[in-house]
Amino acid sequence: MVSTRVDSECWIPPSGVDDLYKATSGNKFAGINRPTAGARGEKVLPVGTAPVQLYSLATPNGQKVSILFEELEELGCPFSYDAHFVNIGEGEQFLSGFVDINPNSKIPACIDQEGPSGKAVKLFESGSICLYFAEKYGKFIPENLAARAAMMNWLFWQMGSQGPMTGQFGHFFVYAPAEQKQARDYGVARYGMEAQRLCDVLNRQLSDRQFLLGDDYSLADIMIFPWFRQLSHGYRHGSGLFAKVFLGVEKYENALRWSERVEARPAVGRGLRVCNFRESEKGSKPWL
Ligand SMILES: N[C@@H](CCC(=O)N[C@@H](CS)C(=O)NCC(=O)O)C(=O)O
Repeated sequence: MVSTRVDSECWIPPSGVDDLYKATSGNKFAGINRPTAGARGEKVLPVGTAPVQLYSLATPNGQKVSILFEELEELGCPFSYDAHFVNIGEGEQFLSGFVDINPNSKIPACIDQEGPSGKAVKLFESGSICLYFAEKYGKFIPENLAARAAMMNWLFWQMGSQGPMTGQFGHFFVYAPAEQKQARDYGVARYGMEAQRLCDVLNRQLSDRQFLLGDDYSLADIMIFPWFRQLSHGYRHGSGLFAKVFLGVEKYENALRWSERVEARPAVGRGLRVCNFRESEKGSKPWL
């Protein structure tokens, strides 16, 4: 059994967690969280004319879905969607219309109004949304069981490891309360190391392949690309330091080449921009 030091030099938990929550309440990002689920207010979601309604934001989790949607449209599938902004900084994910689709209050969420037997299907979790539409149209997903299993390995790796760990790194590197220096050091070290290790996993897989599964671009590439890009082009600390430099992302040469290959696809370029606040005055699909 591992023994834990408990003395005056050590961190000792208060009797309950609420005191610790209070210490984060002034922080824009930490302060939005509460230990309970459910709607915090009423708001009916907007609904457009397309069969599929997407409620999202251009974060890596949102981009996985919008890239797939743009790819399906580009292939000429009988598919179209309306995209609606959800301002997570303002807490719109906690309003009743959104919670009715996603009880977990996170973007992306989606409704397919033309589901099986013409019934609407509510969808949440980016991986579940992507798999539903890839299966519905039989695209970006191998038919062969073994190849499909190989793809699932990567999809679950993305959802269980790459996304959450990279996201926690980003939280401690960019968003956590500025004055909590020791907590940030530890969080950045723990998740930074894991983010690097996951990049190394990806880099090794891509050492002799064009795409994650070989020669064919698949849902695995669509879902893994946005989170790698968040490290290579995204997270930037207020001091100006980019995660790319801080974590030494240049060394993942195979992954960087793959990432450029994926990003060169026109549908990917558009999918990255869906529900992008920086271009919000032009609408949720700013190229239109
Ligand atoms: N596992 C979920 C994660 C979704 C997620 O974390 N979304 C973030 C934005 S990237 C969000 O909505 N955050 C708002 C909040 O935490 O309140 C998925 O892949 O869909």
